[in-house]
Amino acid sequence: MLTEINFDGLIGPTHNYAGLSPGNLASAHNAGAVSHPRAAALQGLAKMRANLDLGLAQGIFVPLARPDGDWLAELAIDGAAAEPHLRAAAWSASAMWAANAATVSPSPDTADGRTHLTVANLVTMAHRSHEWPGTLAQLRLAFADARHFAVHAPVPPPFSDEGAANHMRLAPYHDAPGLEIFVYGRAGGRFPARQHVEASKAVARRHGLDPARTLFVEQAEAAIAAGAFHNDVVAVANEHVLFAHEAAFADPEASHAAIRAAMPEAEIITVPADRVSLADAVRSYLFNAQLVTLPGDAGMALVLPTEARETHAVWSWLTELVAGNGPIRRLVPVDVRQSMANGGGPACLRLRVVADPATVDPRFLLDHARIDRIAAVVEGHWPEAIAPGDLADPALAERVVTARAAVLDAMDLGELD
Ligand code: SUG
Repeated sequence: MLTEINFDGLIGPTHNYAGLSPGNLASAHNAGAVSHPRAAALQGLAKMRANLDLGLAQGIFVPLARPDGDWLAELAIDGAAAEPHLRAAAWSASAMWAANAATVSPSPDTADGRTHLTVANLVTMAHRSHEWPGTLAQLRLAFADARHFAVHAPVPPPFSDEGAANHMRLAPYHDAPGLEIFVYGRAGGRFPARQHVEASKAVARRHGLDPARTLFVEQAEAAIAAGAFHNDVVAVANEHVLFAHEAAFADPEASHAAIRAAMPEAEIITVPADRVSLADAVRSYLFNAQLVTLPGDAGMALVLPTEARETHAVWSWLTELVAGNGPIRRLVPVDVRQSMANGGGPACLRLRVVADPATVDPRFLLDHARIDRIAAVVEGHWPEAIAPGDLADPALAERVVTARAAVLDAMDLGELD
C-alpha cells in the first residue's frame, strides 16, 4: 500500500543562530541570538505527534554528527582554532530541514517502478555543503530495500541542488502516476539562486521520469529577492492541488498552462498579491505548510506555522479559503518557532516519501511510544540554550556528541555513529 510518509528531521542538540544563510531573512535577522535546542527539538516532536493524531504516517531522520570535525580536517583547520564563521558552519544543525535532504520521485513516476531519491548537494551554503555524506548514509539505511528504492549520490557541483524544497508533485492520488515540477532559480539577483536548472534536469534523468510528465519552471526573481530562497516558501502541492502565491513563478500564466496541459485535473489555488503581499507570505510562511490529505473523506489540511495565524492579512485569506467549497478544509497551526527563527517552517522540517511503510526500515518510522522515548532523550541531553560564544566551549562540544549518541542508542541506530 503506497502512502505518503513525512520524515521529519529531529532538531539537533547544536541548533543555533549564526546568520549563515544570506537571502534567508529570518536567519539574517536572528544572527547572534540565543537558541534553545531542547525546546526546538520538543517543538519538532510535537509537530510529529500532531501529524500522527491527524492519522498520517510519520517518520524521522536523526541529527548528523556535529560539530563536523571531518569537514574541518579537510579544510586543515584545528577545531579549537577555527574562525567563528567556519566553526559555526561545522556546528550547524541545518540537517533538521529534511525538505532539503533529497528529491524524491515515487515509484508510479519512474521508469523502473522504484522510488528514487537523490541526496541534495546543498553546495550554495558552506554550512549545508557538508550535510550530504551523513544524509546519504541515513537514506541508504532507511531505504535499503533495493527492490523498492534507488538512493543516488548527489549531483556533482557546480550545479547546486537543494532537494525537495524546489520540487513539487501533482497526482490525482499519491499512488497514481504524477506530474513532477522542478523549480529553479536564475543567478544574478540580489540573493543567491540555490537551485540550478541543470541539477534539476540531472535528477529527473536519474530518476527515469517521463518527459511528458516533467516540468522545469523558473522561480520569480522577485520572490527570491523578497526572501523566498526556496520555492517551498511560496508554493506547496499535494495530490491534485497546487497552492501558490501569485508571484511565485517567473511566468505564472505559462507555468499554469503547462501544468494544466500535462495534468487537466490539476486545481491551482493562487493567492493574489493584493490580498497577501510577498513580504507577508515570507514573514508568515503560510506556503511553508504541510498540505496533507486527511484520512477518510475529510479533504485536505494545511499544517502551518502559528506565525500565519498572527499575520492578519494571511489569516483572513486562509479563513475564507477553508470556508469555501474547495479541497482545503482545515487549518492546523503548529508552533515551530525555534526553527522558524532560522527560516524553517513545518514543510522545511519534513521530507515526503510516497512508499509502502512495510518497505522502510522500521527504525525510521514513528508511533507515540517511540516519540515518547526520543523526547525523553531530548529532555535529558539537549542543551537548554546556546549563545554564539558557546560554540568555542569544549564542554559543550562533548555534551552535544553525547546527546546524539544517546538518541542513536534509543533508536537502535548505532551504525550511524
Ligand atoms: O537553508 N536555514 C536554512 C532553512 C532551510 C529551510 N528549508 C526549506 N525552505 N525547505 C537554510 O537557509 C540557517 C542557519 C543559520 O543561519 O545558522 C539555515 O541554514
